[in-house]
Amino acid sequence: MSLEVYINGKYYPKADAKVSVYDHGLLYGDGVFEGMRAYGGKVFRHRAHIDRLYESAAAIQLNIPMSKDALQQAVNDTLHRNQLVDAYIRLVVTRGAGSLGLDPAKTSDPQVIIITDHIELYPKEKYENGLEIITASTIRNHPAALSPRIKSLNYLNNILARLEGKLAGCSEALMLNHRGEVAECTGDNIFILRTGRLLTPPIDAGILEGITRNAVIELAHRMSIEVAEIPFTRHDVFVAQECFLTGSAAEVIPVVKLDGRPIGTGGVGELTKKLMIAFHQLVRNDPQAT
Ligand code: PXG
Repeated sequence: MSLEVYINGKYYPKADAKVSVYDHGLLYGDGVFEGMRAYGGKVFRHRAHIDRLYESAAAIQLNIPMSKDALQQAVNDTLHRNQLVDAYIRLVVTRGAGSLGLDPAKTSDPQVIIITDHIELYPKEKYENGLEIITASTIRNHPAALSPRIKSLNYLNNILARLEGKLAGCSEALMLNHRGEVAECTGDNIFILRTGRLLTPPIDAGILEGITRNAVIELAHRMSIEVAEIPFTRHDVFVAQECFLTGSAAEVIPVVKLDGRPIGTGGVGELTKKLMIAFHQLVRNDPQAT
């Protein structure tokens, strides 16, 4: 059976799930999205993702035409309908179709789309041996231009950085912010272990407040590891003992080289290994999964 996609309360086979070419999501990137994961039939931090989607929408004055509870239910219904237990979920809300022109007032009926599909993961080898990443010359969007806190359909900033990574043979790339500090990777947050503390850039470094990032901070606290959300630079990554990335798709993944320079021993760090195990346990036993 082909997977079905939810659009505004109806289900369509994957091949027939379409929006108008006049949709401002397509014409201008005017819309918001979430990427989440289901484990054992439950969506990890479901409500946190829904909350972030509504916040992204509020930030661009886009009214999602259904309640949070109804949307959460629709996600679960779509998963059940497609008989997916471990899945990737892409929630998209576009501004909707309208006449040409930037003005959102030219649109009507936002499109609420729920795609549930099989998960595409990094190869197992990357979790065992770690990723090698480069620093992209493309910086993260200036918060006063397009706030990185908004998970909008404008991902070109990150795509350009990702292309730089790919040209260098890397599947992720580090992005700095407008101040030259470490911000995040193109689809993942970053952590380093430096002088016994876990460091991760603060939200006002111009990053997305990752839900995996927040879960890992909680796990580290439970393991009595000090975590500081403070600005740091590439220098701190070069001299760090360990480095890893977090994201819904990647989960927790080690980084062993930045710009060709080995981090720490150049192998996967011991704390990183512990956090990877703890995260795998959490996603299958989290009281916040619904
Ligand atoms: N930073 C950016 C810029 C992101 O887009 C994260 C950090 C991690 O956030 P979460 O909440 O997932 O821990 C993201 C999330 C994909 C995909 O299909 C991308 C994300 C999430 C899920 C899937 O590439 N990005």
